Amino acid sequence: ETVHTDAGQGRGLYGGTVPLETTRSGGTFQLSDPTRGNTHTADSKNQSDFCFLIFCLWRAPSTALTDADNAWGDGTAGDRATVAVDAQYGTNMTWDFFKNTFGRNGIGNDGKGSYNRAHYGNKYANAFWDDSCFCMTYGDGDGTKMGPLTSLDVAAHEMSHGVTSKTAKLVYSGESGGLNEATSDIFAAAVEFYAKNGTDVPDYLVGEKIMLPGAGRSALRYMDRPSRDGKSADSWSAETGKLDVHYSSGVANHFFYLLAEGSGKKTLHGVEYDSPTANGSSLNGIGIDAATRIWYKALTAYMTSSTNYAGARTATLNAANDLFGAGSAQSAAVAAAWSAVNVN
Ligand code: ASN
Ligand code: ZN
Repeated sequence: ETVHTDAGQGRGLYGGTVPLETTRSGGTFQLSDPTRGNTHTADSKNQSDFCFLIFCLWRAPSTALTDADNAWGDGTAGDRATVAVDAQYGTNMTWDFFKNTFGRNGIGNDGKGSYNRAHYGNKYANAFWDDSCFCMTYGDGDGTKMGPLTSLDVAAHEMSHGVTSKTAKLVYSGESGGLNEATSDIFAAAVEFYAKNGTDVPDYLVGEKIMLPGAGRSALRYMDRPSRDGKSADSWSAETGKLDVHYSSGVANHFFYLLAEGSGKKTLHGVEYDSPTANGSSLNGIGIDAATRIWYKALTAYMTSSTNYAGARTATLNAANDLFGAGSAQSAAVAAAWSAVNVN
């Protein structure tokens, strides 16, 4: 049977009205995108996998959603398709960002799409990328601290774990684990900026849209001053590698913010940032686009599985020298931003 690509439209819980490429087979539409490696999104119907390590007796549903009129999600409470629209849109923007910015053809750079499982589990307050299925899983959150985890930055964060595991393969513990996590937060900010996210300025909060009042805080992580979350490191110390990777990431998140935006106070789209430096220096930013290009080049050309913070300084300096020239303002800014987070 002939299958056609159609232009659909979706209303996401977080993403608002977004364009979607869908598949038509006869009179039925599927939330599956042939223009981006056949990425599809499923409703896992709040079921969970039942697995022993990699041997699974049961997997939550993962077949693409179908629809009669190609209008996905009406935006009303209780419409489960809105969360699926966000997931599919998150895949689209992440795919487009890597392709149009770096010429990367999908997460694995092989043209292959991933798939999404939305509404996974019972009050499941997490989302994760899985290399073995090349797929994303999104919980609905617990409903008091966290809503569904399908915001664009969370989607981009998780899928970027797939990019890291296809490139530098940073081991997910110790300092390399912090760099792995930071890579995902950095590309989350970059994808939001690529998609504009309703504004034309960057956003350096991670997960701000999924937080509910019960969380008592405005975001999962803060790149301007990571310690705003109460746990993350603002700058490097000999103890950094002992932290959970979601907290040791703070050093590189802070580096990236300082590199892009500079130090001190700044308000971007109504969000107030105040980024300190560990050495008392005062920095000017080179902008998020240049900072993102430096990080991607460092990740894909210079970092390895065991890269630590000292190695990340060298890797990003090499990348900046390649992209902008040794002795460039961008290379000097990389050195200054690392020094400002005590990576010397
Ligand atoms: N949401 C988590 C993360 O991306 C999942 C995990 O534990 N890796 O960091
Ligand atoms: Zn992560």
